[in-house]
Amino acid sequence: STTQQSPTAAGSGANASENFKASAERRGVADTPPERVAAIVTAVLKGVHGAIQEYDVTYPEFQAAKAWLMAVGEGGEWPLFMDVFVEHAVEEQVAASQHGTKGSIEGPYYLADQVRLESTCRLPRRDDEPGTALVLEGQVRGLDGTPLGGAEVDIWQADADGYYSGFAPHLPEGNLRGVVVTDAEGRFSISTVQPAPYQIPTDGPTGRLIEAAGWHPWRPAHLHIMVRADGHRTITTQLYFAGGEWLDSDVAEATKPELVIDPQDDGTGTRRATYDFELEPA
Ligand code: MBD
Ligand code: FE
Repeated sequence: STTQQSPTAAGSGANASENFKASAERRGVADTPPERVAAIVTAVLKGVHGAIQEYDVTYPEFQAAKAWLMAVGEGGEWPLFMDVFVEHAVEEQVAASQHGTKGSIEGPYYLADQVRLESTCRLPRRDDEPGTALVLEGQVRGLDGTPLGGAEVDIWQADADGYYSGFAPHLPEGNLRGVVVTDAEGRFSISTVQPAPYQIPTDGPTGRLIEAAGWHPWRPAHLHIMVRADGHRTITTQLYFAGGEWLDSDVAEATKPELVIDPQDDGTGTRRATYDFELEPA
C-alpha cells in the first residue's frame, strides 16, 4: 500500500493559483468603468476603516494584518480565501436573476477539459478507491421540460478522505472528475464514491486565520457540478447530503436547501440518488 501524503496548504494553494491564472479565458475579463471601480473600492475601504474605528485597531494588529495578507499571496491561498469567504455573496447576486436549478459557488478546485464519459458511466477512480459506492442519476431539461440530449454534466469532488485530485500529490490526475454527456433523453447515471467533508488546510494562512478567530474549517460533503447545454445558461452548483456533518454551518456559506440529496442504499451497499437539472435559455 502507498503512504498517504496529505497535501500541504502551500502545495494545493500554488496549484489553485496556477489553475486560476490559466483559466482567465473561460471566466472572461471584467470591463468595469472607472466610476464603478471607485464606488466599489470606496465602499470596501469604508468597511475596513469602519472596523478599525469600531474596534480601536492598534498598530501591532494593523502590521499583523499586513503580514497575514502577504502570507496569503505567498502561499497561493487567494483563490481559497476568496472562494470560501467572498464567492457566496457574488453567487447570491447572480442567483437573483437565475431560473431553474439553483446554483452554488465554483470554489478553487475546478479543472477544465477532463475525460468525456458516456451517459451511464463511472468516474475515473483508483483500483483501491476508498469509500461507499454512490450513484447519481437524473435528467437535464430546459425550463419548459424539454429533455436536453448531449448536455454536459461536468462533475468534480473530493474523495472519501476529503482530498481533490490535482491539488493533492498522492492522487492520480483526473481522479473523481469527468464530463458526462447526457443521452438522447437528457439522462445520466454516474457511479462514484461518497465524498468526505472538506477541511480548509490548517497549515496555511487561511487555516491560521480560522483558528485565530475560533471558527471551524469545514465544508459539508459535496459534489461539484457544472451543467452545460447548447443555447442554455450554464449552471454551476453543488449537491449536499441530507444529515451530513457541517450542513448547517458551512464555512463557505454555500449550501441551499434545494441542493440537498438523500441517497438511499439500494440493498447492495450502493447509495443512489436522483437529481434533475433545469437550465434556462441563454
Ligand atoms: C472546496 O472544496 C470548496 O468547494 C470551496 C468552495 C472552497 C474550498 C474548498
Ligand atoms: Fe469543494
